Amino acid sequence: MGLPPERGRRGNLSGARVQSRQGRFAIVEQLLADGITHMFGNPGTVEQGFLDAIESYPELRYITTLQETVAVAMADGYARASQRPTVVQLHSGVGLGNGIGMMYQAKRGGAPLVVIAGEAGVRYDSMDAQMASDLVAMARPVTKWSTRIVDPSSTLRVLRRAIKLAATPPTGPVFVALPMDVLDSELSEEVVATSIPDTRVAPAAEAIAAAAALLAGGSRPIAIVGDGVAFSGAQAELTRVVELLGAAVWGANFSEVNIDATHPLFRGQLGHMFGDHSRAITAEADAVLICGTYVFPEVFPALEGVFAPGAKVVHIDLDSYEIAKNFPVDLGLVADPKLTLGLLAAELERSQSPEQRAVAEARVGELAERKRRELAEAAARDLDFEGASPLHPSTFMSELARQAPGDLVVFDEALTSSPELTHHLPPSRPGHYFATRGGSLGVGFPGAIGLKLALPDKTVIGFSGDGGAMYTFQALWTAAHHGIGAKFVVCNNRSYQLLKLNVQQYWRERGVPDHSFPRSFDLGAPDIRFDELARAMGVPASRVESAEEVGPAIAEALEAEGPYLIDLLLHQEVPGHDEAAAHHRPVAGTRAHS
Ligand SMILES: Cc1ncc(C[n+]2csc(CCOP(=O)(O)OP(=O)(O)O)c2C)c(N)n1
Ligand SMILES: [Mg+2]
Repeated sequence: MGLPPERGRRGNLSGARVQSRQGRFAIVEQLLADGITHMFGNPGTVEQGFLDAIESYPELRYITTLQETVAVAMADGYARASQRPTVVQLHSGVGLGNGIGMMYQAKRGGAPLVVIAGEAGVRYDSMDAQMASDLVAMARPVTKWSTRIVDPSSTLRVLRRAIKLAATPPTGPVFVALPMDVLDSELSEEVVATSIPDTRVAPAAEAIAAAAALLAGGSRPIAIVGDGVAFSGAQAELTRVVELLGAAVWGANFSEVNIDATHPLFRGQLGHMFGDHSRAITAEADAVLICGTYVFPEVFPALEGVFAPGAKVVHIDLDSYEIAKNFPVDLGLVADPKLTLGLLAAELERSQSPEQRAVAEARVGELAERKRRELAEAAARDLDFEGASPLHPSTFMSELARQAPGDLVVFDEALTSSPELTHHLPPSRPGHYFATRGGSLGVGFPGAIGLKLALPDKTVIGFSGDGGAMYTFQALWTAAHHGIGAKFVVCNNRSYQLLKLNVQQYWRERGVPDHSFPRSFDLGAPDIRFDELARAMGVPASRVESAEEVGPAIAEALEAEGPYLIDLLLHQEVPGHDEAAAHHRPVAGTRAHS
């Protein structure tokens, strides 16, 4: 009793009557029928029957993680690279609680995660015993849909709905609680592949014509774009549209290759912290194309004056919630970016006047010249750091660019070292660059492991700060345990450097003079030996402190068959801050004169 009719096989997809088997087996068969081959998790007693059932299905690979944050982050990386619904198994309320922060970032980023957690059983609902908690309520704020299976006869129906919702744009995490008694019950539901609706939808021709007219009429156009472009595979169409408009391109919630970073029109990210920084850019424009993102994802977004009075705003996205969420638009199009931008480009080619075309081309030329100048300045700055001790990130990144194979895929949580990383290894090829998103630290290393599982033939390097690395460092054990050959670089500046930069901005805004940073931003004492930590978990590692050590360490990492870690010791300087002269602390409550 309880064993599936055909162990290790898929369920009956023919529509014939299905022999009954326990839900814990049927669930695995459903996942396999949907082409789901990996489950990221951390086990517990209330999932034991289900995890035991998995052993009957070698096609489903269970990736053991040692902390739930790691499981979710790894699944997030896997889902981003594969663009497939990805299953995470957490243990009851305690495990779900550990996973919540990372589920938040998965929701912000739109990762199609199907998160499941076991619980003791419906029959124990009134007992309020150990580990009992309202899992559905816990998961609700960080998911698109949160539910619990309460009757065996709808086990697969509910699971399929969860998979469908996770994978349908706007994609995102869903949660299903699996009571043990329901999973132990016999059911005869048929396994059939989940129906995922097609969202390759294009606007009507009139709407495209209206969008083209609004945008082509501007003399200072910009495009604000995000990961919805990459999700739709719309990079080429976006590039054509912005070239036709001569529009500068800015990223918002932009953590993948939405446009080749070396393209002359790509100006960089709007930033994720201070809205005032973005407003200086957005308020200059008189025509704004927003595509595949939301405005604005900063922590402190500007509340008003974001677009110039009279500026025309067109927003294209598959998520109607995000269109005109905070500011009115002239035209919102709930549509697929690739189809819509393709049609928009064709319409612009047809309808732009020769003068409009000439002015747009001149703008492309000006912006190209500006970018050339800025890149030359950055290269000159890098030269100053050559051979510097302690090391500057550019010394490492430039050497990596020399040695990196063409198939390199990067997970970038390098934070304050990210500008050097993307300067030397510009994210150009779709599917070869993924950055942290959603604000939760600790996704860099597990995210890289998820990427490597989805892209086993590519070279994958995850970058993290020393702070970020410590949230999820036990992910390295999983890499060693399962033989997942991702490489890791800790950009180790022995501090929460980004927090130092942010507090500097806070001081400036409030006219507070420079003074020593809060001690809570320092990680230096004791020195964290990431190389030793890695070795302790079975991952070979080296510590790099001088310029001579950089080249050999990179070569060793790239040659290693399995995972490898580089503990890269970096300088701690914060531009505009003089630690030696900065002992003075302002008295609480006083406002300094600026
Ligand atoms: C889970 C989580 N906790 C805390 C923070 C706040 N936080 C933002 S940046 C930062 C410092 C990151 O330091 P590190 O990873 O060493 O990178 P660095 O800034 O030094 O380049 C912290 C703690 C966060 N974003 N996420
Ligand atoms: Mg740091």
